[in-house]
Amino acid sequence: MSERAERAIEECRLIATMSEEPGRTTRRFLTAPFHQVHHHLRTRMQSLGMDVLVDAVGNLRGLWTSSSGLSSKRLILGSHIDTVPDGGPFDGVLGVVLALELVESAKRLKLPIDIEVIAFSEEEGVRFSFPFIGSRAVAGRFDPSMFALKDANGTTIKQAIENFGIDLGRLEEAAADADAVGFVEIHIEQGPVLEAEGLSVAAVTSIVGQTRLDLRVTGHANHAGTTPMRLRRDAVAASAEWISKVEMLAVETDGLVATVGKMEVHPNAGNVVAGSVDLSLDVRHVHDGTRRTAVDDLLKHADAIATRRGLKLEWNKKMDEPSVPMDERLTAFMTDAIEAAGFPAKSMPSGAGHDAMIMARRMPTAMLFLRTPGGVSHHPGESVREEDVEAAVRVGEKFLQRLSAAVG
Ligand code: HGY
Ligand code: MN
Ligand code: MN
Repeated sequence: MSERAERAIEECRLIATMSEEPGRTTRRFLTAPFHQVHHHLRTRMQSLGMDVLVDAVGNLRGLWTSSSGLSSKRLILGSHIDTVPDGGPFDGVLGVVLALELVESAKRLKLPIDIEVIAFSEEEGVRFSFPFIGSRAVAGRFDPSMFALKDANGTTIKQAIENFGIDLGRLEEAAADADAVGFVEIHIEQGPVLEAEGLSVAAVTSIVGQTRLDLRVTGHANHAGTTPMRLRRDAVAASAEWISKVEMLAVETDGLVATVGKMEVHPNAGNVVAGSVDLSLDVRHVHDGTRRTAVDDLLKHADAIATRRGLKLEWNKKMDEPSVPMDERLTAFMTDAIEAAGFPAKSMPSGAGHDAMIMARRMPTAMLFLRTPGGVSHHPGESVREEDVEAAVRVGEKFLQRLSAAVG
């Protein structure tokens, strides 16, 4: 029985109740429950003696300054606190909660390293169909033209930030200290690999590339009883034809995953031929070339289907991130730390996207994965084992000791 693992799990389950919807965990970028989560984490950070602020895009940031008296360098730890709709309690939040456990360890071990913990405000891309708002700002890659993007209610990112009570004029100050020694993210694997191999943790070698698009197919709404089949310009039928292509291409291409996870039908009535459909597309592959070719092929298919059926197709690329290797040196520290904590030195690529893929372009970055029971994530049934959470803290401590010795 590990007290700190138990505490971390309880924290995540408590934060999961801070939600836009009762009984489900839905926490999109800067919605009302963010105030609760910030209050909760701020209190914990302050009790650890950290200086806390909320930056221009709503990232909550706590800085613990080493009291070792030795010259210290800054390490950044963290993950995201937004969730997908009806998400799980551990995706993202666990990485923030464990970062705070590690601050506690660093204090106890009197390590000569400063630690900044960041609870990133936006990673999933749910509210604005635009992911990584939090880490883009910290990595100095947030383009202010993005402030104009709108959510489903027509609220812009700029308004969402202002409504939350943040001064967004200080965007440049959100960029991380360029001298930081690196960024480390602890996250659940969200897949079945560690469970199948009977392992608690793994170091991440790379994060797969990812493309996300929004598409709109526009036909013509009409009466479902009176419009002959050959005269229809049915946006749902066209979308369905294309979605089958998406699935088929992914099934036939080794290692490719392609998902249409969102579909909004207008006017969305059973007795109306659909006038338009808004769709999402998410495509991932370890090789950037394969991913880009797949996206091009799928757009050509969409074009051909729309033309043949007399519909209009529009699309907008929201994300096109290359596959990102993790930093070799930090990852070697992580693998050593895994062994030193008494576990097999497992390493593996990540099929999910993470703030680490954005941070890696700014500074040396590493990740630690924890086993995900049943490989279940982006689902309320998402869980962790207490022994794996304890393993992650032990590995994290060994990592901090190695890193401090190397840079302190
Ligand atoms: O979509 C992803 O891979 C991540 O969970 N945001
Ligand atoms: Mn997620
Ligand atoms: Mn996540």
